[in-house]
Amino acid sequence: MLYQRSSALFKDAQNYIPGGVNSPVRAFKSVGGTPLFIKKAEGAYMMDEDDRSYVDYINSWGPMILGHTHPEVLAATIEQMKNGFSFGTPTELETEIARLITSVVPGIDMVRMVNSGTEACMSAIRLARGYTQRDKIVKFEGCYHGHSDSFLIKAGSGAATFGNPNSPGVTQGTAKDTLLAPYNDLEAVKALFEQNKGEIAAIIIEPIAGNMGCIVPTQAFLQGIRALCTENNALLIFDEVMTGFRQAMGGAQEKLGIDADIVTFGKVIGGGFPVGAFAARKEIMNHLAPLGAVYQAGTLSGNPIAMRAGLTTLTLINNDRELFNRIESTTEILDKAISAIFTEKGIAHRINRLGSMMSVFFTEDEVNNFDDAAKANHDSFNKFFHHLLSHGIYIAPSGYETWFISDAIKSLEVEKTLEAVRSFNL
Ligand code: HOZ
Repeated sequence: MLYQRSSALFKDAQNYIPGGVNSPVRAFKSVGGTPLFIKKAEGAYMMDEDDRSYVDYINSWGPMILGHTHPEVLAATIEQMKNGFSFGTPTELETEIARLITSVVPGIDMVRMVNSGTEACMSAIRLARGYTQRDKIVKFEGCYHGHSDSFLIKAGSGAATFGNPNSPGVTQGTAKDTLLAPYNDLEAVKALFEQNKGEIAAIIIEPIAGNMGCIVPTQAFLQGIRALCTENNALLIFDEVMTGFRQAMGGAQEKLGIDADIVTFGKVIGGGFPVGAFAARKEIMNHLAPLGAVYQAGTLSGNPIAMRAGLTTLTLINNDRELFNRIESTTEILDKAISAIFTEKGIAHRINRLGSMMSVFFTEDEVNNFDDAAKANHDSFNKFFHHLLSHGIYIAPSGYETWFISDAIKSLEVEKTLEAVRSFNL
């Protein structure tokens, strides 16, 4: 049996952990079968408890842009650990990483480190509400900004995968302040501003969506929401948890040439450790405690080991000016080759891609928003997922997620992947 030890471990885990997992999409519930229990990873590969190895296209859902266990990040982190694990005090390291982040990300003067992307987005909207003295936010159907209450309304990622886009437990009071529009639909956003004059604090958006599969924004849409925010004195929040330090050093802002007012980060910023951050210009960040009245705090925020891993990763990326082109070109090769194979086989498909993020949808139609993504054939996706898995290729176990290509994936891994795709039939 292929996944014998993973199956036994999963069975045991379910006795003590809800669903056997600490984050729902990992449970393979929508694709069926047994989640892989991983014991180690290096470079482009992860190895499961049954000693099978996989080319990894999840990369811890984005953070491992350099591949797993990068030697320099590993060495720096081990060295840092020798000085202690957590102090709950300021450290010089925090200023160093903040200096680097503010120097490469457009439009920000200051950054506050937190422990996850969820925390970053949750704090960003609190800051936006405090700054504008307004309550309402606009979010897009299928975008996922972490699991805090305001965002679990028509949410993407696991919430969409399991058919619970509106989570029980979110009060009506909270839900009424979250206004919804379809992604890429500027007219719908204009209508919301007209219907809620002077009440909208911010628009929050994944500037390149990755939680309903990868969805690429039109330039007119992003420019339009930027203009609407400016005209209405609302803030534009870019959730760059997936795109930050992946699409470019300056994230989607730099890649797409659109300025946000507040930017949130996660994933790559921590180099594989639990780190998130939110950032803005001084005038906005000055509203944050202890300077201002908007409260936000965290015992492990700015943890030295996580900061060292993050700083080392960001420095490596920043010093390698070809990195983004390399991973983008690997992604383009995969996209074009998979598409050619499917076309030859007569398999209806759409591959959405921007930079080093991409998704395969089984549909003839364009996929520009959540409804389009939902209409794609998810049974076909599930078959594709299991076919790849059994051939040693690990993609996210849901048609509502994105592939994250790492710099460790080279032509050998691409060829292995294409070989697996060639033997796939619906
Ligand atoms: N929310 C993540 C996917 N968009 C899943 C994280 C995980 O399960 O580790």
